[in-house]
Amino acid sequence: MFYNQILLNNKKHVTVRNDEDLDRGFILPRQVVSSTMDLFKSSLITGLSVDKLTEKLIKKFSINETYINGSLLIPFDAPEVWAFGVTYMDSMKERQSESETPDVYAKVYNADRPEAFFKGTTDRIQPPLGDVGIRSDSTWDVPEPELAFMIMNSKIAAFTVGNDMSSRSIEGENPLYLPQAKVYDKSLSIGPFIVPIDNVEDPQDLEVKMSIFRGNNLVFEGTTNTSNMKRNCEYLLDWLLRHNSVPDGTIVLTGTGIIPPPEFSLKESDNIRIKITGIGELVNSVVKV
Ligand code: DO4
Ligand code: MG
Repeated sequence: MFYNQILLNNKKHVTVRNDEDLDRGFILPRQVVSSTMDLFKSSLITGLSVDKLTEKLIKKFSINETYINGSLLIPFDAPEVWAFGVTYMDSMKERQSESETPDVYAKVYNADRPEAFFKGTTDRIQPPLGDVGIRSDSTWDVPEPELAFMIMNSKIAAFTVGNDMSSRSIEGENPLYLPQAKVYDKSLSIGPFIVPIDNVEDPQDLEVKMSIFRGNNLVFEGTTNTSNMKRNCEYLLDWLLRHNSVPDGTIVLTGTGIIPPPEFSLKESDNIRIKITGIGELVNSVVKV
């Protein structure tokens, strides 16, 4: 099942759907489940899968399926968000071509130790359908469509779709500027759903597609598959947790395999659609920050 959080009558509610395309689903009782974090933690405590626990709640409280039309919140209140980079060959090649110091990208792609960086905290995450930012001091900007996983009890508990907004001009000038290329206002979005790991047959075989529209025109479209990742999610998890404790609910972006061509840069009002099969479609529009 697919879980998210919506604002209804000024209050956060957890909703669940049987299908990602459905506008119908179940709104879980706030007095019992106040957030998706709450639900995943209860699943851990009870030993029941998130779906089983939800089915029990639906039955116990006789909740009927209904149209869901509140405004979308982030699907999960991740206290921290981390990201990995250069996990796909295409990401390595593109970064080499944008950079004045290309060696570092080949080195990290070929090394055992992956590239990990801190991307944000809860209040830095933009909701689905929310705005994502391009920096006013940047001249070359792209979205990065990435499979993201959520960690609970040091294990992968769920997946979502992530957008790791990036300034290629700032990173290209000097890799030491990476934090500024990656972390700024509205530089991160996730959603629309959080999908428990039990519902994802093989996270290393998911199609990722990104389309960018300018007005009614499709100005970029690209696809990849998570099978093209050099380092799989478990490998990334293992490295992230080495000598680095992260809080339950931390979300991890796993790197991009889709990079628009060098002549492409995002513009204000562009509409970005990132779809990962079986996980959901994340839609954002672009603003200058
Ligand atoms: O080295 C820069 C970051 C790379 C990245 O974010 C990615 O490959 O997704
Ligand atoms: Mg990235």
